[in-house]
Amino acid sequence: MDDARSPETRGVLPAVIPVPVGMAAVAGTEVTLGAGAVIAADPGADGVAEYLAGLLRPATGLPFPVSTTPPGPGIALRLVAAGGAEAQSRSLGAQAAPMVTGGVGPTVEGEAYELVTDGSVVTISAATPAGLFRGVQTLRQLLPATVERRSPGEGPWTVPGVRIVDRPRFAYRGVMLDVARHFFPVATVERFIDQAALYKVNHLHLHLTDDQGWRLEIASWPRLTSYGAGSEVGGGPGGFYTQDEYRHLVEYAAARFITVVPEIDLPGHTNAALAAYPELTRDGVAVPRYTGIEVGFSSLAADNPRTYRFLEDVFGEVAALTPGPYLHLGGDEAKNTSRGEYDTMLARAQQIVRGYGKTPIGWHEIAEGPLDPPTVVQFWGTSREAPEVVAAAGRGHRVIMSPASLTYLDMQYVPGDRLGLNWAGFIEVDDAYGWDPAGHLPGVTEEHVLGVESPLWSETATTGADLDELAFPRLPVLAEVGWSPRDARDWASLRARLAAHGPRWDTLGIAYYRSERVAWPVAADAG
Ligand code: TNX
Repeated sequence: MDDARSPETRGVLPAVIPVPVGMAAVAGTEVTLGAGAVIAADPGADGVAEYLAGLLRPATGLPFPVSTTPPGPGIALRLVAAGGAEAQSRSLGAQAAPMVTGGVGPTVEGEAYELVTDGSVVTISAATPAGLFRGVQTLRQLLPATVERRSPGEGPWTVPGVRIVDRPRFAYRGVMLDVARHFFPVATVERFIDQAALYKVNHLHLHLTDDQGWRLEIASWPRLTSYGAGSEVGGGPGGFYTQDEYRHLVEYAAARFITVVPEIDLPGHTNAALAAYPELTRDGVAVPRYTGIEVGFSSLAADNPRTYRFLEDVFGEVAALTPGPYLHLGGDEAKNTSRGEYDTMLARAQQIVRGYGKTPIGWHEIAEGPLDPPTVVQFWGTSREAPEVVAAAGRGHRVIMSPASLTYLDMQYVPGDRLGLNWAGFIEVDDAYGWDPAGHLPGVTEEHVLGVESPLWSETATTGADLDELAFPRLPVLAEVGWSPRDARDWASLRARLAAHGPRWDTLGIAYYRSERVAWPVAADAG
């Protein structure tokens, strides 16, 4: 053990990730959940209560009946009037929530919660079910790692005596999964969603289309999937989600208060669509499917009227399937598209997306083109200079921060890793932590930043275990960057908390990367 131990290491405070805004140990108030424990839920909190019961029942073997108030011994989920929670008014200040421009996206108040123990009841209070759900993830982390077992294990199921007040710093905390370079089945995506939920991530960006494959059924353009889905990097079979499967994923995420952000990448990264529909190519000549990893060669054609029919139809169907406020239109690496063509297609794509009532998001190259007022810019650069992004922020565009050299989950941790690319460098666990989303781009400050997203591109990842290794421990680290106040963050503390989460990941069957920067305990017994 090293000597620069944080309070967490010494056992004074439990290992919660992301670290809460305020957390104090309160001696003598711990709660042991035993045979008589109930989950008492206010009206409107029953969905979260059932989710919590589903988490706790398998490992504890306890019944955890869900009832309405008043609470008995156990857990109480209380919905309090917005702004009325003691925690929110007294301890958290009355800071204005950054609103999501042009949509009905989340506010930070909507996810605030308070968690207190009193010796017999753990009470989570929040203004919304989303806030309760975030609090439930904290409660889960306060219980021993063995609570993650799917079969009965040994207690005691003791929640330490604490008082926690918490709310996110940024409204948007995302993770992206590239299902185009390699296709991942529904069950793998569900598991990824569960992992994100544990760390209070609230957006899942699905990169659904690229040169190597088209992954979402579009009824009006059936060859996108009957032909365009049948390829992936390395020549595997590919695959796609039917509209029912996609709807299911949206609901699965929504049940965890995670909003799906679908991406249809254009005008580049479109080889799969061009292969399926030669009428979309510049010369009407069919192109072959593609299974390599070089990018930037494909393009939709700005002067082809079919291009806009295609965009209308595709965005129309995707919008109808997607309850969330955002549609991502890509816009990156269009190296074979002229400036004029790019600007024409970007303008039309934004118009179409907005026509369907959605807020467009695009990779930061869109900031060099014409932007409509609500459009959100996703920064993915490796340098800290991006004049167009700074200028767009100055004009009122919100920015999602995904600097590739810090947030890209597909970068290798160190040279020689079995998985990952390294074009943006190597990203060790502490590298992913050691930056701040506000001011990373000088001129893009707190109020411009909508949030943080960690993209997982899948050129080298083919299985769920590959995703685990790239995302863990960096996904929890970046979740803390997006959630926790800047001055509450501390690497020595996080390092100890990550080590404490290792056994939880073992129990959950997460094949995490055993970074040498963290002193992992010996592997626990899986459940
Ligand atoms: C860059 S990030 C890309 C992707 C690749 C990724 C690999 C971005 C907008 N474009 O097409 O998959 O690098 O790390």
